[in-house]
Amino acid sequence: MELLSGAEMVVRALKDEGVKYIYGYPGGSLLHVYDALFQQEDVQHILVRHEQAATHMADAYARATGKAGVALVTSGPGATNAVTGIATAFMDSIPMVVITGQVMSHLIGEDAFQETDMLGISRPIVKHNFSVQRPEDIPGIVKKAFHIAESGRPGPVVIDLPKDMTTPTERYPYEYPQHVKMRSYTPITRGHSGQIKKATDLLLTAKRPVIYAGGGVIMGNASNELIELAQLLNFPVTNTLMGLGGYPGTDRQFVGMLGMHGSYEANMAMHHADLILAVGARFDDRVTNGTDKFCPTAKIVHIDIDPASISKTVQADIPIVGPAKVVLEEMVQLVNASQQRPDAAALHAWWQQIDEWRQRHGGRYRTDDSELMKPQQVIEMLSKVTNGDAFVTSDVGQHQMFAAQYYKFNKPNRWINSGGLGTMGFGLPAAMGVKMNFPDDEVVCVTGEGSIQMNIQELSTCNQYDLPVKILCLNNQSLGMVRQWQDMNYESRHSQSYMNSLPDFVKLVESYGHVGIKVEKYADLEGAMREAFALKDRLVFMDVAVDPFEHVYPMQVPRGAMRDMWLSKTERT
Ligand SMILES: Cc1ncc(C[n+]2csc(CCOP(=O)(O)OP(=O)(O)O)c2C)c(N)n1
Repeated sequence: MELLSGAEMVVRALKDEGVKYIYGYPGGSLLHVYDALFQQEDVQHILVRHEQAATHMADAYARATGKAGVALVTSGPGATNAVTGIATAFMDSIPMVVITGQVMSHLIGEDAFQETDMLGISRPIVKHNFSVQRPEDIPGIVKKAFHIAESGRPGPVVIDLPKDMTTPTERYPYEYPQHVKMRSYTPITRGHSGQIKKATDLLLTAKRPVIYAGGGVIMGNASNELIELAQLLNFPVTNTLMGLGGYPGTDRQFVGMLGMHGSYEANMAMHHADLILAVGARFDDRVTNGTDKFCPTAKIVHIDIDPASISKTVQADIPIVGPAKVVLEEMVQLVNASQQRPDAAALHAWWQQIDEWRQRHGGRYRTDDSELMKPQQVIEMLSKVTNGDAFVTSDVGQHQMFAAQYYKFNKPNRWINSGGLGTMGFGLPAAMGVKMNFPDDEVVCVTGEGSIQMNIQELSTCNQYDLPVKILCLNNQSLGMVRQWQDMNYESRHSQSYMNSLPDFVKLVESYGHVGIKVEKYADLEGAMREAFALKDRLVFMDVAVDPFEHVYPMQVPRGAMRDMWLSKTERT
Protein backbone atom coordinates (compact mmCIF):
# COMPACT_ATOMS: atom_id res chain seq x y z
CA MET A 1 0.00 0.00 0.00
CA GLU A 2 1.14 3.54 -0.75
CA LEU A 3 2.54 5.56 2.13
CA LEU A 4 1.44 9.20 2.30
CA SER A 5 1.69 12.02 4.81
CA GLY A 6 -1.52 13.44 6.27
CA ALA A 7 -1.14 16.50 4.04
CA GLU A 8 -0.78 14.32 0.95
CA MET A 9 -3.73 12.22 2.05
CA VAL A 10 -5.98 15.27 2.20
CA VAL A 11 -5.14 16.19 -1.37
CA ARG A 12 -5.25 12.62 -2.67
CA ALA A 13 -8.57 11.92 -0.99
CA LEU A 14 -10.04 14.99 -2.69
CA LYS A 15 -8.73 13.74 -6.00
CA ASP A 16 -10.16 10.28 -5.37
CA GLU A 17 -13.49 11.89 -4.54
CA GLY A 18 -13.43 13.43 -8.02
CA VAL A 19 -12.80 17.01 -6.90
CA LYS A 20 -11.34 19.27 -9.58
CA TYR A 21 -11.31 22.67 -7.91
CA ILE A 22 -10.98 23.74 -4.32
CA TYR A 23 -11.30 27.34 -3.18
CA GLY A 24 -9.16 28.64 -0.38
CA TYR A 25 -6.57 30.82 1.27
CA PRO A 26 -3.37 29.63 2.96
CA GLY A 27 -2.02 30.20 6.46
CA GLY A 28 0.35 28.73 9.03
CA SER A 29 -1.69 25.73 10.08
CA LEU A 30 -2.17 24.62 6.47
CA LEU A 31 1.34 25.06 5.10
CA HIS A 32 1.97 21.31 4.83
CA VAL A 33 -1.28 20.88 2.92
CA TYR A 34 -0.44 23.78 0.60
CA ASP A 35 2.95 22.21 -0.04
CA ALA A 36 1.25 18.93 -0.96
CA LEU A 37 -1.10 20.84 -3.28
CA PHE A 38 1.90 22.43 -4.98
CA GLN A 39 3.36 19.05 -5.81
CA GLN A 40 0.45 17.71 -7.86
CA GLU A 41 -1.81 18.89 -10.64
CA ASP A 42 -5.03 16.94 -10.25
CA VAL A 43 -6.72 19.14 -7.67
CA GLN A 44 -6.55 22.80 -8.61
CA HIS A 45 -6.59 25.40 -5.89
CA ILE A 46 -8.27 28.75 -6.55
CA LEU A 47 -6.82 31.53 -4.44
CA VAL A 48 -9.58 33.91 -3.37
CA ARG A 49 -9.03 37.28 -1.70
CA HIS A 50 -11.22 36.61 1.36
CA GLU A 51 -12.21 33.26 2.83
CA GLN A 52 -15.92 34.11 2.72
CA ALA A 53 -15.63 34.12 -1.06
CA ALA A 54 -14.05 30.64 -1.02
CA THR A 55 -17.06 29.21 0.76
CA HIS A 56 -19.52 30.96 -1.57
CA MET A 57 -17.64 29.70 -4.64
CA ALA A 58 -17.79 26.14 -3.29
CA ASP A 59 -21.43 26.60 -2.36
CA ALA A 60 -22.44 27.92 -5.78
CA TYR A 61 -20.67 25.04 -7.51
CA ALA A 62 -22.82 22.75 -5.37
CA ARG A 63 -26.01 24.66 -6.17
CA ALA A 64 -25.29 24.39 -9.89
CA THR A 65 -24.23 20.71 -9.91
CA GLY A 66 -25.67 19.04 -6.79
CA LYS A 67 -22.16 17.89 -5.82
CA ALA A 68 -20.37 19.10 -2.71
CA GLY A 69 -18.03 22.07 -3.19
CA VAL A 70 -14.80 22.24 -1.22
CA ALA A 71 -13.22 25.16 0.64
CA LEU A 72 -9.87 25.18 2.44
CA VAL A 73 -9.14 27.84 5.06
CA THR A 74 -6.55 28.31 7.72
CA SER A 75 -7.16 28.29 11.48
CA GLY A 76 -8.38 31.26 13.52
CA PRO A 77 -9.30 34.25 11.31
CA GLY A 78 -9.34 32.14 8.15
CA ALA A 79 -11.89 29.83 9.71
CA THR A 80 -13.99 32.61 11.23
CA ASN A 81 -14.05 34.41 7.88
CA ALA A 82 -15.59 31.25 6.48
CA VAL A 83 -18.38 31.12 9.06
CA THR A 84 -20.83 33.27 7.07
CA GLY A 85 -20.36 31.03 4.05
CA ILE A 86 -20.90 27.87 6.09
CA ALA A 87 -24.07 29.31 7.61
CA THR A 88 -25.27 30.40 4.16
CA ALA A 89 -24.91 26.84 2.86
CA PHE A 90 -26.48 25.36 5.99
CA MET A 91 -29.60 27.50 5.78
CA ASP A 92 -30.20 26.46 2.17
CA SER A 93 -29.22 22.77 2.63
CA ILE A 94 -26.24 22.96 0.30
CA PRO A 95 -23.60 20.21 0.30
CA MET A 96 -20.14 21.54 1.05
CA VAL A 97 -16.96 20.28 2.69
CA VAL A 98 -14.92 22.91 4.49
CA ILE A 99 -11.47 21.96 5.69
CA THR A 100 -10.27 24.28 8.42
CA GLY A 101 -6.67 24.29 9.60
CA GLN A 102 -6.14 24.01 13.34
CA VAL A 103 -3.24 24.57 15.71
CA MET A 104 -1.13 21.58 16.79
CA SER A 105 -3.13 19.08 18.85
CA HIS A 106 -1.07 19.64 21.99
CA LEU A 107 -1.81 23.38 21.85
CA ILE A 108 -5.59 23.07 21.51
CA GLY A 109 -7.27 24.78 24.46
CA GLU A 110 -4.23 26.90 25.29
CA ASP A 111 -5.28 30.04 23.39
CA ALA A 112 -2.50 29.33 20.95
CA PHE A 113 -1.73 31.71 18.10
CA GLN A 114 -4.65 31.61 15.62
CA GLU A 115 -6.56 29.07 17.64
CA THR A 116 -10.34 29.13 17.36
CA ASP A 117 -12.67 26.38 18.48
CA MET A 118 -14.13 25.69 15.04
CA LEU A 119 -15.96 22.60 16.21
CA GLY A 120 -17.80 24.74 18.75
CA ILE A 121 -18.32 27.72 16.44
CA SER A 122 -19.56 25.65 13.55
CA ARG A 123 -21.74 23.20 15.49
CA PRO A 124 -25.07 25.05 15.00
CA ILE A 125 -24.38 25.73 11.32
CA VAL A 126 -23.12 22.40 10.00
CA LYS A 127 -24.73 19.10 9.23
CA HIS A 128 -21.75 17.47 10.89
CA ASN A 129 -18.19 18.25 11.87
CA PHE A 130 -15.07 16.17 12.37
CA SER A 131 -11.83 16.72 14.22
CA VAL A 132 -8.94 14.74 12.83
CA GLN A 133 -7.15 12.98 15.67
CA ARG A 134 -4.99 10.47 13.79
CA PRO A 135 -3.55 11.08 10.32
CA GLU A 136 -4.46 7.57 9.23
CA ASP A 137 -8.16 8.47 9.71
CA ILE A 138 -8.03 11.18 7.02
CA PRO A 139 -9.22 9.11 4.03
CA GLY A 140 -12.17 7.71 5.98
CA ILE A 141 -13.12 11.12 7.34
CA VAL A 142 -13.00 12.75 3.90
CA LYS A 143 -15.15 9.96 2.45
CA LYS A 144 -17.67 10.29 5.26
CA ALA A 145 -17.70 14.08 4.98
CA PHE A 146 -18.74 13.93 1.31
CA HIS A 147 -21.27 11.21 2.00
CA ILE A 148 -22.90 13.18 4.80
CA ALA A 149 -22.79 16.48 2.89
CA GLU A 150 -24.43 15.07 -0.23
CA SER A 151 -26.91 12.49 1.04
CA GLY A 152 -30.26 12.89 2.77
CA ARG A 153 -30.95 16.56 3.38
CA PRO A 154 -27.65 18.00 2.14
CA GLY A 155 -25.56 20.42 4.17
CA PRO A 156 -22.07 21.66 4.97
CA VAL A 157 -19.54 19.50 6.81
CA VAL A 158 -16.44 20.89 8.53
CA ILE A 159 -13.22 18.91 8.91
CA ASP A 160 -10.97 20.52 11.52
CA LEU A 161 -7.38 19.56 10.80
CA PRO A 162 -4.66 20.14 13.41
CA LYS A 163 -1.31 20.93 11.85
CA ASP A 164 0.44 17.92 13.37
CA MET A 165 -1.98 15.63 11.49
CA THR A 166 -0.32 16.74 8.27
CA THR A 167 3.40 16.49 9.11
CA PRO A 168 5.24 15.69 5.85
CA THR A 169 7.77 13.33 7.41
CA GLU A 170 5.21 11.00 8.98
CA ARG A 171 3.70 8.61 6.46
CA TYR A 172 0.87 6.12 6.71
CA PRO A 173 -0.73 3.57 4.40
CA TYR A 174 -3.29 5.26 2.14
CA GLU A 175 -6.41 3.69 0.72
CA TYR A 176 -9.53 5.62 -0.22
CA PRO A 177 -12.62 3.76 1.00
CA GLN A 178 -15.11 2.67 -1.66
CA HIS A 179 -18.11 2.72 0.66
CA VAL A 180 -19.23 4.42 3.80
CA LYS A 181 -20.65 2.52 6.73
CA MET A 182 -22.18 4.62 9.48
CA ARG A 183 -24.60 2.88 11.77
CA SER A 184 -25.82 6.16 13.23
CA TYR A 185 -26.56 7.77 9.84
CA THR A 186 -28.84 6.11 7.32
CA PRO A 187 -30.70 8.66 5.20
CA ILE A 188 -34.04 7.51 3.92
CA THR A 189 -34.17 6.34 0.31
CA ARG A 190 -37.93 6.05 -0.29
CA GLY A 191 -41.23 7.20 1.16
CA HIS A 192 -43.87 5.14 2.97
CA SER A 193 -46.08 3.52 0.30
CA GLY A 194 -49.24 3.77 2.41
CA GLN A 195 -48.75 7.48 2.94
CA ILE A 196 -47.99 8.04 -0.74
CA LYS A 197 -51.18 6.20 -1.69
CA LYS A 198 -53.24 8.21 0.80
CA ALA A 199 -51.76 11.46 -0.51
CA THR A 200 -52.38 10.50 -4.14
CA ASP A 201 -56.02 9.67 -3.37
CA LEU A 202 -56.35 13.13 -1.86
CA LEU A 203 -54.78 14.76 -4.93
CA LEU A 204 -57.36 13.01 -7.11
CA THR A 205 -60.25 14.50 -5.16
CA ALA A 206 -58.88 18.06 -4.92
CA LYS A 207 -60.96 20.91 -6.28
CA ARG A 208 -58.61 23.83 -5.60
CA PRO A 209 -55.12 22.33 -5.48
CA VAL A 210 -51.74 24.08 -5.44
CA ILE A 211 -48.32 22.46 -5.67
CA TYR A 212 -45.87 24.43 -3.52
CA ALA A 213 -42.35 23.34 -4.48
CA GLY A 214 -39.12 24.41 -2.84
CA GLY A 215 -35.37 24.08 -3.03
CA GLY A 216 -35.64 20.38 -2.16
CA VAL A 217 -36.89 19.79 -5.70
CA ILE A 218 -33.74 21.41 -7.07
CA MET A 219 -31.24 19.75 -4.74
CA GLY A 220 -33.22 16.48 -4.89
CA ASN A 221 -33.01 16.51 -8.70
CA ALA A 222 -36.77 16.06 -8.85
CA SER A 223 -37.72 18.72 -11.37
CA ASN A 224 -38.74 16.29 -14.14
CA GLU A 225 -40.93 14.29 -11.78
CA LEU A 226 -42.54 17.49 -10.49
CA ILE A 227 -43.32 18.63 -14.03
CA GLU A 228 -44.74 15.23 -14.91
CA LEU A 229 -47.07 15.07 -11.94
CA ALA A 230 -48.21 18.70 -12.25
CA GLN A 231 -48.96 18.32 -15.94
CA LEU A 232 -50.67 14.99 -15.53
CA LEU A 233 -53.07 16.57 -13.04
CA ASN A 234 -53.19 20.10 -14.54
CA PHE A 235 -52.45 21.58 -11.10
CA PRO A 236 -51.04 25.09 -10.59
CA VAL A 237 -47.46 25.23 -9.33
CA THR A 238 -45.80 27.88 -7.23
CA ASN A 239 -42.09 27.89 -6.34
CA THR A 240 -40.33 29.27 -3.32
CA LEU A 241 -37.40 31.63 -3.77
CA MET A 242 -35.14 28.57 -3.51
CA GLY A 243 -37.26 26.47 -5.82
CA LEU A 244 -37.32 28.78 -8.86
CA GLY A 245 -36.53 26.87 -12.04
CA GLY A 246 -37.79 23.62 -10.47
CA TYR A 247 -40.90 24.18 -12.59
CA PRO A 248 -40.53 26.11 -15.90
CA GLY A 249 -41.14 29.83 -15.28
CA THR A 250 -42.79 30.41 -18.65
CA ASP A 251 -45.26 27.52 -18.41
CA ARG A 252 -48.95 28.42 -18.08
CA GLN A 253 -49.33 26.27 -14.97
CA PHE A 254 -46.67 28.28 -13.16
CA VAL A 255 -48.25 30.96 -10.99
CA GLY A 256 -45.00 32.55 -9.83
CA MET A 257 -43.09 32.64 -6.58
CA LEU A 258 -45.06 32.66 -3.33
CA GLY A 259 -44.50 34.36 0.00
CA MET A 260 -43.46 37.77 1.22
CA HIS A 261 -42.70 39.06 -2.29
CA GLY A 262 -44.61 36.35 -4.08
CA SER A 263 -46.99 36.97 -6.96
CA TYR A 264 -50.54 38.06 -6.21
CA GLU A 265 -51.94 34.97 -7.90
CA ALA A 266 -49.64 32.54 -6.08
CA ASN A 267 -50.45 33.95 -2.66
CA MET A 268 -54.18 34.16 -3.42
CA ALA A 269 -54.22 30.59 -4.74
CA MET A 270 -52.45 29.34 -1.62
CA HIS A 271 -54.90 31.13 0.64
CA HIS A 272 -57.97 29.73 -1.10
CA ALA A 273 -56.64 26.24 -1.85
CA ASP A 274 -58.35 23.09 -0.58
CA LEU A 275 -55.20 21.02 -1.03
CA ILE A 276 -51.54 21.97 -0.85
CA LEU A 277 -48.90 19.55 -2.00
CA ALA A 278 -45.66 20.83 -0.48
CA VAL A 279 -42.54 19.27 -1.98
CA GLY A 280 -39.05 19.94 -0.62
CA ALA A 281 -40.20 23.15 1.01
CA ARG A 282 -40.06 24.03 4.68
CA PHE A 283 -42.92 26.45 5.34
CA ASP A 284 -40.49 29.15 6.45
CA ASP A 285 -41.66 32.50 7.77
CA ARG A 286 -40.94 34.29 4.48
CA VAL A 287 -43.45 31.93 2.85
CA THR A 288 -46.22 31.39 5.37
CA ASN A 289 -46.66 34.89 6.81
CA GLY A 290 -48.79 34.47 10.00
CA THR A 291 -48.98 30.70 10.54
CA ASP A 292 -52.26 31.01 12.47
CA LYS A 293 -53.90 32.41 9.32
CA PHE A 294 -52.06 30.21 6.83
CA CYS A 295 -54.22 28.58 4.16
CA PRO A 296 -57.30 28.08 6.34
CA THR A 297 -59.19 25.73 4.02
CA ALA A 298 -56.35 23.51 2.84
CA LYS A 299 -55.38 19.96 3.66
CA ILE A 300 -51.62 19.72 3.55
CA VAL A 301 -49.51 16.94 2.09
CA HIS A 302 -45.84 17.48 2.88
CA ILE A 303 -43.02 15.57 1.17
CA ASP A 304 -39.59 16.17 2.66
CA ILE A 305 -36.45 14.15 3.10
CA ASP A 306 -35.91 15.60 6.56
CA PRO A 307 -38.44 14.41 9.14
CA ALA A 308 -37.54 17.43 11.31
CA SER A 309 -38.92 19.76 8.63
CA ILE A 310 -42.35 18.17 8.66
CA SER A 311 -44.95 19.89 10.85
CA LYS A 312 -42.21 22.19 12.18
CA THR A 313 -44.17 25.39 11.61
CA VAL A 314 -47.36 24.21 9.90
CA GLN A 315 -49.09 20.92 10.73
CA ALA A 316 -49.10 18.47 7.82
CA ASP A 317 -52.21 16.29 7.32
CA ILE A 318 -50.29 13.69 5.34
CA PRO A 319 -46.54 13.71 6.03
CA ILE A 320 -44.28 11.77 3.68
CA VAL A 321 -40.63 11.44 4.62
CA GLY A 322 -38.56 10.58 1.58
CA PRO A 323 -36.57 11.87 -1.40
CA ALA A 324 -38.77 14.14 -3.54
CA LYS A 325 -37.72 12.41 -6.75
CA VAL A 326 -38.66 8.91 -5.64
CA VAL A 327 -41.89 9.94 -3.93
CA LEU A 328 -43.09 12.01 -6.91
CA GLU A 329 -42.21 9.17 -9.26
CA GLU A 330 -44.38 6.83 -7.20
CA MET A 331 -47.22 9.37 -7.22
CA VAL A 332 -47.03 9.63 -11.01
CA GLN A 333 -47.26 5.84 -11.28
CA LEU A 334 -50.28 5.74 -8.98
CA VAL A 335 -52.06 8.50 -10.90
CA ASN A 336 -51.32 6.73 -14.18
CA ALA A 337 -52.66 3.47 -12.80
CA SER A 338 -55.85 5.07 -11.46
CA GLN A 339 -59.08 5.54 -13.39
CA GLN A 340 -59.96 8.51 -11.26
CA ARG A 341 -59.13 12.12 -12.18
CA PRO A 342 -59.81 15.34 -10.27
CA ASP A 343 -63.25 16.87 -10.91
CA ALA A 344 -62.73 18.60 -14.28
CA ALA A 345 -65.41 21.24 -13.75
CA ALA A 346 -64.02 22.19 -10.36
CA LEU A 347 -60.50 22.40 -11.72
CA HIS A 348 -61.69 24.51 -14.65
CA ALA A 349 -63.37 26.95 -12.26
CA TRP A 350 -60.18 27.06 -10.18
CA TRP A 351 -58.09 27.92 -13.24
CA GLN A 352 -60.57 30.64 -14.20
CA GLN A 353 -60.22 32.14 -10.76
CA ILE A 354 -56.43 31.97 -10.96
CA ASP A 355 -56.40 33.60 -14.39
CA GLU A 356 -58.59 36.37 -13.03
CA TRP A 357 -56.09 36.97 -10.22
CA ARG A 358 -53.30 36.89 -12.77
CA GLN A 359 -54.96 39.59 -14.79
CA ARG A 360 -55.60 41.73 -11.75
CA HIS A 361 -51.92 42.09 -10.87
CA GLY A 362 -49.77 39.80 -12.98
CA GLY A 363 -46.42 41.32 -12.03
CA ARG A 364 -47.29 44.82 -13.13
CA TYR A 365 -45.21 47.85 -12.26
CA ARG A 366 -45.46 51.46 -13.27
CA THR A 367 -43.05 53.23 -15.55
CA ASP A 368 -43.32 56.98 -15.36
CA ASP A 369 -42.38 59.80 -17.67
CA SER A 370 -38.98 60.43 -16.16
CA GLU A 371 -35.97 58.82 -17.77
CA LEU A 372 -35.26 56.89 -14.61
CA MET A 373 -35.17 53.19 -15.28
CA LYS A 374 -37.25 50.83 -13.21
CA PRO A 375 -35.27 47.88 -11.83
CA GLN A 376 -37.99 45.54 -13.12
CA GLN A 377 -37.34 46.76 -16.67
CA VAL A 378 -33.67 45.98 -16.30
CA ILE A 379 -34.31 42.38 -15.21
CA GLU A 380 -36.86 41.88 -17.98
CA MET A 381 -34.23 43.07 -20.44
CA LEU A 382 -31.70 40.67 -18.94
CA SER A 383 -34.17 37.82 -19.38
CA LYS A 384 -34.68 38.84 -23.01
CA VAL A 385 -31.01 39.34 -23.87
CA THR A 386 -29.97 36.00 -22.30
CA ASN A 387 -33.10 34.12 -23.53
CA GLY A 388 -33.78 33.12 -19.94
CA ASP A 389 -30.87 30.69 -20.24
CA ALA A 390 -28.17 32.20 -18.06
CA PHE A 391 -27.02 31.16 -14.64
CA VAL A 392 -28.14 34.09 -12.51
CA THR A 393 -26.62 34.60 -9.09
CA SER A 394 -27.71 37.38 -6.83
CA ASP A 395 -26.92 39.25 -3.69
CA VAL A 396 -29.55 40.26 -1.16
CA GLY A 397 -32.02 43.09 -1.30
CA GLN A 398 -34.53 44.54 -3.71
CA HIS A 399 -32.46 43.51 -6.74
CA GLN A 400 -32.66 39.87 -5.56
CA MET A 401 -36.45 40.01 -5.37
CA PHE A 402 -36.73 41.75 -8.75
CA ALA A 403 -34.50 39.07 -10.27
CA ALA A 404 -36.63 36.33 -8.68
CA GLN A 405 -39.85 37.92 -9.92
CA TYR A 406 -38.89 39.04 -13.42
CA TYR A 407 -36.26 36.60 -14.70
CA LYS A 408 -38.06 33.59 -16.10
CA PHE A 409 -36.15 30.51 -15.03
CA ASN A 410 -37.01 27.52 -17.15
CA LYS A 411 -34.36 25.17 -15.82
CA PRO A 412 -33.36 24.04 -12.34
CA ASN A 413 -29.99 24.88 -10.76
CA ARG A 414 -29.73 28.18 -12.66
CA TRP A 415 -30.99 30.60 -10.02
CA ILE A 416 -28.34 30.81 -7.35
CA ASN A 417 -29.05 32.97 -4.33
CA SER A 418 -28.84 32.97 -0.58
CA GLY A 419 -32.46 32.46 0.42
CA GLY A 420 -32.25 31.31 4.03
CA LEU A 421 -29.46 33.40 5.50
CA GLY A 422 -29.82 36.30 3.07
CA THR A 423 -26.11 36.92 2.76
CA MET A 424 -25.06 40.17 1.09
CA GLY A 425 -21.73 39.50 -0.61
CA PHE A 426 -22.81 36.11 -1.95
CA GLY A 427 -23.46 37.10 -5.57
CA LEU A 428 -20.02 37.73 -7.07
CA PRO A 429 -18.17 34.75 -5.57
CA ALA A 430 -21.18 32.58 -6.41
CA ALA A 431 -21.01 33.69 -10.04
CA MET A 432 -17.28 32.90 -10.03
CA GLY A 433 -17.86 29.40 -8.63
CA VAL A 434 -20.38 28.70 -11.39
CA LYS A 435 -18.32 30.21 -14.21
CA MET A 436 -15.25 28.23 -13.22
CA ASN A 437 -17.22 25.02 -13.72
CA PHE A 438 -19.44 26.09 -16.63
CA PRO A 439 -17.06 28.19 -18.73
CA ASP A 440 -19.26 28.07 -21.83
CA ASP A 441 -22.41 29.32 -20.13
CA GLU A 442 -23.44 32.90 -19.45
CA VAL A 443 -23.17 33.67 -15.77
CA VAL A 444 -24.63 36.92 -14.47
CA CYS A 445 -24.50 38.33 -10.97
CA VAL A 446 -27.44 40.61 -10.25
CA THR A 447 -26.42 42.86 -7.41
CA GLY A 448 -26.84 46.21 -5.67
CA GLU A 449 -24.20 48.80 -4.98
CA GLY A 450 -24.41 47.86 -1.30
CA SER A 451 -23.99 44.11 -1.69
CA ILE A 452 -21.30 44.16 -4.35
CA GLN A 453 -19.02 46.11 -2.03
CA MET A 454 -19.11 43.27 0.49
CA ASN A 455 -16.88 41.05 -1.64
CA ILE A 456 -15.68 43.37 -4.38
CA GLN A 457 -12.07 42.37 -3.76
CA GLU A 458 -12.87 39.18 -5.70
CA LEU A 459 -12.59 41.16 -8.94
CA SER A 460 -8.90 40.46 -8.47
CA THR A 461 -9.50 36.69 -8.32
CA CYS A 462 -11.58 37.00 -11.51
CA ASN A 463 -8.61 38.62 -13.19
CA GLN A 464 -6.15 35.95 -12.04
CA TYR A 465 -8.30 33.02 -13.21
CA ASP A 466 -9.95 34.65 -16.23
CA LEU A 467 -13.51 34.46 -15.02
CA PRO A 468 -15.54 36.54 -17.47
CA VAL A 469 -18.73 36.79 -15.43
CA LYS A 470 -21.15 39.64 -16.04
CA ILE A 471 -22.14 41.85 -13.15
CA LEU A 472 -25.42 43.73 -13.34
CA CYS A 473 -25.57 46.31 -10.59
CA LEU A 474 -29.00 47.87 -10.03
CA ASN A 475 -27.61 51.07 -8.63
CA ASN A 476 -30.24 52.88 -6.53
CA GLN A 477 -27.62 54.57 -4.37
CA SER A 478 -29.10 53.09 -1.26
CA LEU A 479 -29.61 49.94 0.73
CA GLY A 480 -32.89 49.72 -1.11
CA MET A 481 -34.57 46.94 0.81
CA VAL A 482 -33.76 48.64 4.12
CA ARG A 483 -35.04 51.90 2.76
CA GLN A 484 -38.26 50.22 1.59
CA TRP A 485 -38.93 48.92 5.12
CA GLN A 486 -38.18 52.38 6.48
CA ASP A 487 -40.65 53.89 4.00
CA MET A 488 -43.31 51.39 4.99
CA ASN A 489 -42.78 51.18 8.74
CA TYR A 490 -40.79 54.20 9.91
CA GLU A 491 -42.41 57.12 8.08
CA SER A 492 -39.52 57.25 5.61
CA ARG A 493 -36.88 57.98 8.23
CA HIS A 494 -33.98 56.66 6.19
CA SER A 495 -31.62 55.82 8.98
CA GLN A 496 -28.23 54.78 7.51
CA SER A 497 -29.69 53.45 4.29
CA TYR A 498 -28.24 55.98 1.85
CA MET A 499 -24.98 54.92 0.25
CA ASN A 500 -22.84 58.02 0.00
CA SER A 501 -19.36 58.17 -1.47
CA LEU A 502 -19.86 55.36 -3.92
CA PRO A 503 -16.86 54.57 -6.06
CA ASP A 504 -16.86 55.18 -9.78
CA PHE A 505 -17.51 51.50 -10.53
CA VAL A 506 -16.33 51.81 -14.13
CA LYS A 507 -12.91 53.07 -13.06
CA LEU A 508 -12.79 50.62 -10.19
CA VAL A 509 -13.37 47.56 -12.36
CA GLU A 510 -10.96 48.92 -14.96
CA SER A 511 -8.28 49.10 -12.32
CA TYR A 512 -8.84 45.37 -11.71
CA GLY A 513 -8.36 44.75 -15.45
CA HIS A 514 -12.03 44.45 -16.41
CA VAL A 515 -14.58 46.37 -18.46
CA GLY A 516 -17.09 48.80 -16.97
CA ILE A 517 -20.21 50.23 -18.62
CA LYS A 518 -22.43 52.87 -17.10
CA VAL A 519 -26.07 52.97 -18.20
CA GLU A 520 -28.28 55.89 -17.30
CA LYS A 521 -31.15 55.76 -19.80
CA TYR A 522 -33.52 52.97 -20.74
CA ALA A 523 -32.88 53.73 -24.39
CA ASP A 524 -29.25 52.63 -23.91
CA LEU A 525 -29.96 49.52 -21.86
CA GLU A 526 -30.43 46.84 -24.51
CA GLY A 527 -27.42 48.00 -26.52
CA ALA A 528 -25.24 48.07 -23.42
CA MET A 529 -26.33 44.61 -22.35
CA ARG A 530 -25.78 43.13 -25.79
CA GLU A 531 -22.33 44.75 -25.90
CA ALA A 532 -21.52 43.29 -22.48
CA PHE A 533 -22.57 39.76 -23.44
CA ALA A 534 -20.76 40.02 -26.77
CA LEU A 535 -17.51 40.46 -24.82
CA LYS A 536 -17.37 36.73 -24.16
CA ASP A 537 -13.90 36.69 -22.66
CA ARG A 538 -14.17 39.75 -20.45
CA LEU A 539 -15.69 40.44 -17.09
CA VAL A 540 -18.11 43.31 -17.65
CA PHE A 541 -19.60 45.35 -14.84
CA MET A 542 -22.83 47.09 -15.86
CA ASP A 543 -23.54 49.96 -13.50
CA VAL A 544 -27.21 50.67 -14.18
CA ALA A 545 -28.84 53.69 -12.55
CA VAL A 546 -32.36 52.77 -11.43
CA ASP A 547 -35.19 54.63 -9.73
CA PRO A 548 -34.07 54.95 -6.09
CA PHE A 549 -37.66 55.21 -4.85
CA GLU A 550 -39.00 51.98 -6.31
CA HIS A 551 -40.40 49.35 -3.96
CA VAL A 552 -40.78 45.60 -4.40
CA TYR A 553 -44.41 44.52 -4.64
CA PRO A 554 -46.43 42.56 -3.84
CA MET A 555 -45.38 42.61 -0.20
CA GLN A 556 -47.27 40.70 2.41
CA VAL A 557 -48.68 42.58 5.36
CA PRO A 558 -46.75 41.42 8.45
CA ARG A 559 -48.37 38.53 10.38
CA GLY A 560 -51.36 38.54 8.05
CA ALA A 561 -52.62 35.69 5.90
CA MET A 562 -51.11 34.70 2.56
CA ARG A 563 -53.68 36.90 0.82
CA ASP A 564 -52.87 40.06 2.79
CA MET A 565 -50.61 42.08 0.52
CA TRP A 566 -49.56 45.54 -0.47
CA LEU A 567 -49.80 45.70 -4.26
CA SER A 568 -48.30 49.15 -4.69
CA LYS A 569 -47.49 52.13 -2.48
CA THR A 570 -51.21 52.86 -2.22
CA GLU A 571 -53.15 49.62 -2.85
CA ARG A 572 -53.80 46.83 -0.37
CA THR A 573 -55.75 43.62 -0.76
C1 LIG B 1 -24.27 40.69 5.37
C2 LIG B 1 -25.58 41.37 5.45
N1 LIG B 1 -25.70 42.52 6.15
C3 LIG B 1 -26.90 43.15 6.23
C4 LIG B 1 -28.00 42.64 5.62
C5 LIG B 1 -29.37 43.34 5.73
N2 LIG B 1 -29.83 43.80 4.42
C6 LIG B 1 -30.71 43.12 3.67
S1 LIG B 1 -31.01 43.81 2.21
C7 LIG B 1 -29.98 45.10 2.53
C8 LIG B 1 -29.76 46.19 1.52
C9 LIG B 1 -29.02 45.72 0.32
O1 LIG B 1 -28.65 46.83 -0.45
P1 LIG B 1 -28.16 46.67 -1.94
O2 LIG B 1 -27.18 45.58 -2.04
O3 LIG B 1 -27.72 47.99 -2.45
O4 LIG B 1 -29.45 46.17 -2.68
P2 LIG B 1 -30.87 46.88 -2.97
O5 LIG B 1 -31.79 46.47 -1.87
O6 LIG B 1 -30.65 48.35 -3.01
O7 LIG B 1 -31.28 46.32 -4.27
C10 LIG B 1 -29.41 44.96 3.80
C11 LIG B 1 -28.48 45.92 4.41
C12 LIG B 1 -27.83 41.42 4.92
N3 LIG B 1 -28.84 40.82 4.32
N4 LIG B 1 -26.61 40.83 4.83
